[in-house]
Amino acid sequence: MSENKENYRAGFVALVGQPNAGKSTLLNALLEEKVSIVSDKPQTTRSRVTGIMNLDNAQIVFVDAPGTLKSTSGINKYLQEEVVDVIAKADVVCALLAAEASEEHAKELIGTIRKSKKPWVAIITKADLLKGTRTPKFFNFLMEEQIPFVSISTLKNGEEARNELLSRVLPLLPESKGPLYDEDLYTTQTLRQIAAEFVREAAFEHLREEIPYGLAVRILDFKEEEPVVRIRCELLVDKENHKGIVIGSKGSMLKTIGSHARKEIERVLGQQVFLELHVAVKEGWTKNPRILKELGYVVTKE
Ligand SMILES: Nc1nc2c(ncn2[C@@H]2O[C@H](COP(=O)(O)OP(=O)(O)OP(=O)(O)O)[C@@H](O)[C@H]2O)c(=O)[nH]1
Ligand SMILES: [Mg+2]
Repeated sequence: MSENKENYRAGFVALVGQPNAGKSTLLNALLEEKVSIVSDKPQTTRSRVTGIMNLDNAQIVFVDAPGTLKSTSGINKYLQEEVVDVIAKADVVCALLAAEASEEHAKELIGTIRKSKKPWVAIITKADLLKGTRTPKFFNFLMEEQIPFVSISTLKNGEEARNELLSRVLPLLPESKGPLYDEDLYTTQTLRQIAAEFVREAAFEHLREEIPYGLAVRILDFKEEEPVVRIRCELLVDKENHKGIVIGSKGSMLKTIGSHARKEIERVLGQQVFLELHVAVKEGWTKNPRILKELGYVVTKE
């Protein structure tokens, strides 16, 4: 790691917003790497995901957070605490407001971020959803409060989104003698965590209604062997009657989830993968503090 760089900046930049606002999609576009899983269902991200961007004169550690929620129990309480902790540890906060969000949500999110007293920027996401001259419902609020904002569409123009965001965030980063992380790293997630997340993403893609929300993934075994990496993985469901749905008729659903996830894991590892999936039932795990902790759904205090 190089020491004492001149005119160098480094820091943590939190991506915060309502569930489904496009935080994880933006993180992936910023890094041009898939680090955080994405789905069209809200509450996909459960634990913070870091993405490290190295520039000539800066290192930005983006931190993708779960969507903001209000809840006092179970996994949703954890999701909420995780967002609060991501904001607390950030040097700069990006408030992501989806173009179709309500004024009430915009006020709530910006209120929370203002309370943190951190430097922050407002980012309107999914700008492509605004047809013609329509403006978001929270537009007047931004005007009244004189809140500067940038408007992006990560899906339509990722490069522009990246440039717009960097132009606002870079000047707010603290000065630093050098990078915070080794410049070869692009995330702090382990391969095990990445593999588990890809399995969860495939499950979010192929399962419906409440099933993805009651599903967790555990890696039981991860053998980095040549030429094939062997991964044994458990899908935990929180209701007995979900087990059959996740397995599917003659194992068809599990096969679909497995082959989808395997392709993604192989792409990241650059190696062939043998992925074995099992389904287990842990009745009510989403409300059980002991199991939540076991699964890593607890805010780590450092
Ligand atoms: N139209 C449009 N859709 C987008 C854009 N960015 C993201 N999406 C879609 O919005 C959905 C949610 O994206 P995510 O990146 O998972 O959202 P998130 O904020 O991380 O959601 P949570 O993790 O649930 O809080 C996905 O279906 C994305 O494809 C965009 O610029 N335009
Ligand atoms: Mg997300």
